[in-house]
Amino acid sequence: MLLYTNPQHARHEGRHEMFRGQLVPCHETPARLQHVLSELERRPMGELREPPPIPRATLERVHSARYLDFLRGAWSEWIALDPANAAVDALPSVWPIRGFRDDVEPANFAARMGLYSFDSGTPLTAGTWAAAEAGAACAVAAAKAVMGTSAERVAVALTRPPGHHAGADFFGGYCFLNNAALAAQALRDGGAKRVAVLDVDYHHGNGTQSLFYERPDVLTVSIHGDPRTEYPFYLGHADERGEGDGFGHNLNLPLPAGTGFAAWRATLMQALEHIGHYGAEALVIALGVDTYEGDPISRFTLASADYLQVGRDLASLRLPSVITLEGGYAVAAMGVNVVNVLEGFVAT
Ligand code: OKP
Ligand code: ZN
Repeated sequence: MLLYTNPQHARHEGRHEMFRGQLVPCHETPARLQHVLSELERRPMGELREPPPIPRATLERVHSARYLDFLRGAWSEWIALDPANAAVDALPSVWPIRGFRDDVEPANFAARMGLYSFDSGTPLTAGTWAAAEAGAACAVAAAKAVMGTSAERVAVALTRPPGHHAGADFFGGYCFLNNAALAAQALRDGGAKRVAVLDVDYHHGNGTQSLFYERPDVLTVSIHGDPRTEYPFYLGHADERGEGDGFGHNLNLPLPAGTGFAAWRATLMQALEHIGHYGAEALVIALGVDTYEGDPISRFTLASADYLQVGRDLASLRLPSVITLEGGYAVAAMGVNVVNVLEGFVAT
């Protein structure tokens, strides 16, 4: 398998996220990916490559121009407000909810942070843009690698920050650029008539769902903790099936907190069957391993060995596949869990 790594990932190193009225250390840390890379040294799964730079036009296939402009310049604006800000992460604190306008871009920096985000758990740092942009490049390079005649069957974007919560013009849930959506769009642009995105992260992939909600050419399927109790709360219910031309092309499979591997895998089978019937020509897997029993912010109970079976099951569709790395916060187990999925996949 082809493995793309993000050489810039460690430049996104958030210090704090807002949690229960306090700033607490970030869960989404560079160590997460470092554990995956060290496990790959012990159990090599293929060549590690760095992606070529991603053209701005490719980012604009998924994200709005004004959002990209904001993200790219946000850190400079933040430190221009006060040089002392260099020692602090930028976090949003005000949002335009129902009844407020989003068509007029405010001049105020805090107001624009809120316009382009949906939570206060996602710090923007000095290296956020560089890391997110190079991560998006990994996802698109992986998509290109599985298209065409001499294509690989599977390519992996080993990157962070994750992407599946990011929408056309907003960040949140530790995500800035939607790597899975960029890969899906690149597969469409590369000639795949129908693409499926299967999101197996513990949290609903709200950004990916929103991006393709009215489109029939990209099927989005997500297995996740029931949003009645689990983040991101406001999207991810079973009755969200797509809209307009996209109706019938979104499938949410929420499961209660506490779900174990047997029930989770039965749901995965449902998802795979649905993707098979759709007639996808290529697959994007948004792979979070925060379904792990030891995850500090999630509540499913998959064991490390279960991820070998997850990899085998995902490979059983036999589609050209791109895997993007999403969540997983039990940092020490992260490497084993991710590489188990990859090992199960290549063995099938
Ligand atoms: C990102 B991904 C903890 C509250 C929850 C957001 C969780 C984002 C998960 N402070 N914070 O889907 O793994
Ligand atoms: Zn997650």
